Amino acid sequence: MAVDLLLGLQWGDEGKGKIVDVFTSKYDIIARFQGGPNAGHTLEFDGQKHVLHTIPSGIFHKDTINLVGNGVVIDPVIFRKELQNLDKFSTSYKTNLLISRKAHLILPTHRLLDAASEASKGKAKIGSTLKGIGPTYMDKTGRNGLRVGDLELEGWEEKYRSLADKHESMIAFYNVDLQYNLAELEEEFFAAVKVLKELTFIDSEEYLRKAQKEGKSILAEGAQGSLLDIDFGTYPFVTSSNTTAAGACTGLGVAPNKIKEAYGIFKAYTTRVGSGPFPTELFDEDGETMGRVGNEFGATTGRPRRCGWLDLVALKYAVEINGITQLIMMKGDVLSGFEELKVCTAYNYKGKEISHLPYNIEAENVTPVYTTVKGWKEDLTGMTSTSELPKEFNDYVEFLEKKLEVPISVVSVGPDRKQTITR
Ligand code: 2SA
Ligand code: MG
Repeated sequence: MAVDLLLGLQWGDEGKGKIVDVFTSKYDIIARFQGGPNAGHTLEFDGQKHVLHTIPSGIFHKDTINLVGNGVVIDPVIFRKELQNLDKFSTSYKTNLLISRKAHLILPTHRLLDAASEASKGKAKIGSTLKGIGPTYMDKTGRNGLRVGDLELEGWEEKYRSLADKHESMIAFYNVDLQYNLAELEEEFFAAVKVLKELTFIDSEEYLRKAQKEGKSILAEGAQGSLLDIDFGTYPFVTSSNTTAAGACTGLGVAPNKIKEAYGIFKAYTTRVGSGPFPTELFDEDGETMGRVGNEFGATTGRPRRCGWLDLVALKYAVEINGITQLIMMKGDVLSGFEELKVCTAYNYKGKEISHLPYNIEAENVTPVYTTVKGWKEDLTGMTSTSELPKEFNDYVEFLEKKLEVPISVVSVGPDRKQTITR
């Protein structure tokens, strides 16, 4: 059986959590392949909101296996809190949550290094979530990391100590004012590791291969968005993993020829949290309205997200890099009430009109070229079929489909599972 992918096509927060949750009933296994507790995947059902960070978004479905793949980085402390939050609900994480032995661990000193690195950059900071993501992936590629599987072996504590000691000298090197009590952080870390060890660690690539042979269906769940990809995003203002389709192959051990559908998810407008270029960013009332109506705050850090019009140049780039086969448009309901909508269809780059994402998209080089389309007034949140949706909304969707050359098969008109329309 093939593997399907679900990826964010912008700068994250497209609504991946909600859609994975909606799609879960179609799949036997939901597998996260990259990122870590920097992610904030929000799900809403039965009038309740749930935010997941490391745990895959299929966890609220009892019969679904949820796998944390080798490409993910895990902070035992945050993981433990996520598990505690799940205790209130009838989930079966003791049996249906599996963790790859090859996933790397985020140490308390990785978090401190993240903070020290950001503080040392001043205004040029990345705007990281301060979860230790960058330093952990640095240790992974630097071949120094501590992995989940190490926790099953003798002597992992010594490995931990020497890595943490090295980190402390690196923190000192940054020479920034950082107050911390490592002993306290470590106490919390070791207690959380104990809890983590109660879960099931597996050789996940082997598990997935076997599952495919048995005809099980698998959905690979991405975190963050394509424009935050370490290779193809707006570097250096990116995260430290491959958020694009290729990341699912390395982050799960799935062969490229086993991938079938690549679902690409995007918001009807654009948001970004953290620093870095954002050509269609709005600093006016329209941007303020999107943020307010869309409740645009970081699901992990609570930071207000920057808002702007839909950027089709960037979106098309993401569609192509990922080989997207079907699109899912989120938060169309947030745009209700705008007289007109703008869509960026090209960039004015150093005096020339271009339709691709240039190497350097700093604000001073790039001015968006907009196409204006008609807005709609109707509240979409109670609508359940395409025929109910206003003509202007359907026109907007068709306009985007034409430009992106990929069908938009699902539109979401609110945060709840039920507010999802298949076209
Ligand atoms: P990091 O922490 O090293 O990965 O940060 C590097 C950049 O990646 C951005 N980033 C994100 N952008 C959007 N959403 C993310 N998850 C949370 C959410 C973020 C939050 O769902 O809202 O709560 O603030 C996420 N994770 C990382 C980050 O802003 C940096 O620009
Ligand atoms: Mg999010």
